[in-house]
Amino acid sequence: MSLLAPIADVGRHPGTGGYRRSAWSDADMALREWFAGEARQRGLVLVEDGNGNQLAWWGAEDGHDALLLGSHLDSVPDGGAYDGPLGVVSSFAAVDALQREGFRPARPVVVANFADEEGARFGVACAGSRLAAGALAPERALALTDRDGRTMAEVVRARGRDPLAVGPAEWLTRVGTFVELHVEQGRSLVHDGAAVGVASAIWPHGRWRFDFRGEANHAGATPMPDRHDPVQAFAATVLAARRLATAAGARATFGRLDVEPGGTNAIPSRVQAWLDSRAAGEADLAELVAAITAAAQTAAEDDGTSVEVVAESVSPAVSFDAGLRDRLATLLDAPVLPTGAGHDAGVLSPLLPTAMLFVRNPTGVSHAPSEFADDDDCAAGVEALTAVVRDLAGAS
Ligand code: HGY
Ligand code: MN
Ligand code: MN
Repeated sequence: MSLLAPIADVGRHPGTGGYRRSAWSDADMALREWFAGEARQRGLVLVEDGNGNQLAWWGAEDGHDALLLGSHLDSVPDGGAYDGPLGVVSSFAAVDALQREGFRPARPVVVANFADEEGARFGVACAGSRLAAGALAPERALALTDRDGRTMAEVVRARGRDPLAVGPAEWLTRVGTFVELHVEQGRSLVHDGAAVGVASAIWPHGRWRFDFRGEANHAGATPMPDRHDPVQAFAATVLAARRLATAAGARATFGRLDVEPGGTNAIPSRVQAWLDSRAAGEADLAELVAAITAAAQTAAEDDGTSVEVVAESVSPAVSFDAGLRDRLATLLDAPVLPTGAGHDAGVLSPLLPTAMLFVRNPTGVSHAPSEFADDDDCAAGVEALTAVVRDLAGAS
């Protein structure tokens, strides 16, 4: 907690108490500075790749078979204090504990701050790790726009970074294992009575933009039967999404919405709405999104409006490396649990053995200001991560 204290006010909204730390914002830049300072204090060598991922190397920064730790520092709009930062500070705390005991890692140990994990600004989740892994084309990423219409290319250039450097990262080929610690975003560990758990899998999930178009007109002078109001089809789609996702045991959320032009006394011309959907299996997810899309189309046709659906980022199911998962679960005597939340560890899992440790979250709330974990559980997370590094980077 003392490691989180210096960043407790960075990007925190005074009204909501939530964190607004979108990628490359002033808050994110301050967090990057803080990360660099923490790396320096520990004698770690700081490297930033062309995608803005920060890496603090304990051991040669051109070394091989590195053990990667860390998480991300950016947040969703009004996010909590733990989603991301807990993994970063726990990694530094594990390094501290090991340096104190004179541990000499047999392989480089690297603490990462992955850029733009939440995708809150440009719409694509885990942009930093996807770019590094070659799972997101640089041209596509650089052309993504934020709510002000600024491209990622403009934004990174304004922050002194070179858009031409964006793309697959060589350092990743020198990583042998990634272990990401994260606050749990659910209450499985509460039910298990355990402070720390090990991840088994991530549900497939994705984001789709629904673009409803209608005809702007006067709110008073246009009779109801004559309207082509895109809000109507949007509303029908939201209700269908809840019904369909509930029936499928899946998830569907419209958490972001733009209504244009946004006048109280005008029928809107356009509604853009973003669907976040997740399901236990890839086929279930595809079927659910197809059904929601069909409901949107039917509703739009009924009103003489239209809808177009574009996938913005889709992540397949992840099963974490079974050998590593079992090794960590045995080492820590910890329960194994799946999650509906996405992570950089999921993005990197097709490339190298990855694992995740979860720290108990008493309410299960996440992506909200009330997200919380007890200090004792956070300390247990650090102890667990320290034991993992001792195990995976100890002399063989
Ligand atoms: O949205 C997610 O699943 C994650 O927390 N980035
Ligand atoms: Mn998150
Ligand atoms: Mn996270």
